[in-house]
Amino acid sequence: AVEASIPKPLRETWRKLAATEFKGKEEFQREVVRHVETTLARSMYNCDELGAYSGAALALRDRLVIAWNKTQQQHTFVDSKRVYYLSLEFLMGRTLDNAMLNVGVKQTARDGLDELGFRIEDVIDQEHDAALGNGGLGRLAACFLDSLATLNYPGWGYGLRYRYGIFKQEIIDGHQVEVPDYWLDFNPWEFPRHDIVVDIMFYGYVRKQIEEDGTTRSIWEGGEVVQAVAYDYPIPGFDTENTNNLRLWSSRPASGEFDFQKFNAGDYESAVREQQRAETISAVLYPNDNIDAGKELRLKQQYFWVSASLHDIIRRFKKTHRPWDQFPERVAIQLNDTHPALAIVELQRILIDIEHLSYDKAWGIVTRTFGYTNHTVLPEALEKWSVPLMQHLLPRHMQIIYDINLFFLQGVEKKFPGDRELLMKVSIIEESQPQSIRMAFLAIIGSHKVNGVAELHSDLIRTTIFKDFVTVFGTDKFINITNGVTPRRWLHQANPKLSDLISEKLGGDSFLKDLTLLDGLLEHLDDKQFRKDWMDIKYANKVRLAKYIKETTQIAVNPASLFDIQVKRIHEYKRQQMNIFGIIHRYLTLKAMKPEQRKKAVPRVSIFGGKAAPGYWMAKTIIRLITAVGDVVNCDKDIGDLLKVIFIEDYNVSKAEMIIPASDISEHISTAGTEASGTSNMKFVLNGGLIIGTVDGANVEIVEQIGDEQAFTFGHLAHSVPELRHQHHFAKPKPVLDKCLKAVFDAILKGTFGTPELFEPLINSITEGGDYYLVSDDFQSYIDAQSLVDELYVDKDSWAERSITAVAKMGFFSSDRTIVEYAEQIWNIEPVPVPRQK
Ligand code: T68
Repeated sequence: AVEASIPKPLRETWRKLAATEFKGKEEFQREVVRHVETTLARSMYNCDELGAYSGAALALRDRLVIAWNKTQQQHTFVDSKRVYYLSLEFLMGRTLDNAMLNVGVKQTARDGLDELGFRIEDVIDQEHDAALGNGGLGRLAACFLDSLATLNYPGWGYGLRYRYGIFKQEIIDGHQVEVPDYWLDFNPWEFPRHDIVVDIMFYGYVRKQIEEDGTTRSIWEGGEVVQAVAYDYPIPGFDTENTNNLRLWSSRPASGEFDFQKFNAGDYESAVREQQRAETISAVLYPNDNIDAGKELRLKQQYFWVSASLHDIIRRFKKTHRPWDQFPERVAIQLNDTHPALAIVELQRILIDIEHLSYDKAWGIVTRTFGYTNHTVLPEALEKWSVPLMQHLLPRHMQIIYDINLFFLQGVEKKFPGDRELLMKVSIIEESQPQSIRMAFLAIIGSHKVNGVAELHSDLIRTTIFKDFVTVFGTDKFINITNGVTPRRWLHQANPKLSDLISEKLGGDSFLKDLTLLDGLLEHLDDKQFRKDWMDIKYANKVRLAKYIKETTQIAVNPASLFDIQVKRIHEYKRQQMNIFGIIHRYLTLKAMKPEQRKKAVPRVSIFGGKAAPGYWMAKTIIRLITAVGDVVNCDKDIGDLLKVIFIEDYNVSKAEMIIPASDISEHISTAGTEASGTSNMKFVLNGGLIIGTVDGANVEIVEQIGDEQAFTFGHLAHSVPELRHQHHFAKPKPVLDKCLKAVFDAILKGTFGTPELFEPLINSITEGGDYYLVSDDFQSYIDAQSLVDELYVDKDSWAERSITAVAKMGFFSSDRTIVEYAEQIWNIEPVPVPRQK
């Protein structure tokens, strides 16, 4: 390595040449033009907006790479402890705009592009979202990367480089249709590392071998090998040189690109098949949110990714020549849900089978290394793998899981002698047919900390799904770390006008790095001009959204109406069905009014967006009902602007950036106790929208922070849900359906919104199926909350006051605060600033 290094006296010259900033717009322009001409081999006669985007992205990327290299050198030099965030999903969205803002060159780029004849907004719009995630879990991982980088923590993300991200949603005749999302066509943000390749084995058998010293050793061999290739993505922090790394793995056949021997022997098909089998592993993201489908390929993905990541982490650790017991002092690994729980088993396997550590010593290292974050209490989402499948795919890992379970249960037996029931309840192996592995239990046993993602959720896991583990491990192992969102993307980037106004009032943009400074806005609450500016910005954002709705749906909505938005994955527990039933109730009420009465009603635009998992039929039915109601209401002459119902196709991160700043009200109305946290609730309030919501997830803490005047809460509380569900089945006489809800169902069944048969299953799930999500129980209270919204919206001045007050008190919900809590309570890592270039 010494020969490859530039001699010391010459390094100053090198440093000067490796600049990380553009000196001015001319330099930026020169770089854009150079890239368009040379990297892309295009010219000024052939440079459309996509060409300009590509040139700008490549120019910026050159700067990111230099800071990224420096950061990695610094981290290696300081030999600091690093955190590795293992997540099967990173819902990154677009990069260009965010990167320009984080490194502080957006104005330079705007001026530079302007002179070349391009509007920066149009250029930014050319970028395809990186949509390697389903919803909240994947987007949280992306916010965490931004905060880790901004706070100068040495933190890497590890994930899979899916060829196809979450599907693109098209609405055809009111139904969801899924279209593949091939996003890699031109991706200037990724760096293939063809030198970083890991062999990964599946299947095979385990052989025992007696060593010379008499000990027995397990050897796993004879399996099928595929290769993992690393692709790196620079993650620039805001207003810092620090640029972290996101490493995603791609699969390919171990035999290289293609088996030419087979090919030449005429066995073309089998050569292709092998190639495809290997590539299939990282081909597609599973499109389920909060559902565990238990497919073999998914387990293969998990092991492939976990094994490649651990080999990579260990390789880096070994370069420091430290003894193994220092591993947990140099490495923290966070498991984003149970998807990477096999990492616990894989590290144990590497330490005992390959590094020849004793079982106990290895296990001590493992448990000091891992932390596990739970994101759900929904039973259908808790991961379980069948024992026979695990046995077949990963025979050695299955043995180790049995060992982990045995030693754990022995410990429990020692502490609670004779408690057979407790042993059964906490066993990693569930005695089902066939037996299955409870991945959450494995994750708990193999980690030193387990956290929920909001206070209520963390309380629930301690008292319900994991209560027996609190008995075993004590309560300190189970902590809460409330989610947060990055204010860089979700305020500064998504809502530049509001961000500028806040900067002006607070005398600078420090709030973007310390969000608690927002409370300084309270001083200006009585400033009439400020309140007007504030509401003007909200209006402008609504105009922007109305324009988009017009372009994409041909429906004109009046931006002066109240915009009521629910955008998130479609799920029965999130209760989009309750929202649409409420809209039908509103429609029926308006229809029943006399024209002069109607004039007093507050005009409303109800906006939905979100994808249904392709196999989740009830969720698709909910979409169908929303579009059917829209078809009728939107062209009802009696109603006009008083009510519009819009479904925005293909909701994703870049659309969220436009939609969220345009809300007056947003809906977070899950059945109490079902939504672990929610994070869009935070984004909406941060952008001056108020929320209507249940006492669930992070809604509780949001209302605690901003004050209940600033929110509309309703519905039964989490602790009464089990009893209500019980009553639905056993109370005599049966609980009666809510009166207003019954009228809504009658209208649907009469055919008001087209073929009623389409919607019967949805209605039946409530009237006959036990109403598991308490739609009827909460309906009246929901309608009442909505009426209060109407009532208060009329007084624009007090609404402005509520909106400003809410934003001022949102400081707690920055993902920076969240990350500091992880760093201090779980990871034990410190920031490592990268010296700035002068
Ligand atoms: C979400 N979970 C929670 N899961 O639902 C949400 N599940 O309350 C919380 O705010 C967020 O996580 C962040 O903590 C998910 O998004 C999934 O997407 C998912 C994906 C695969 C399998 C299971």
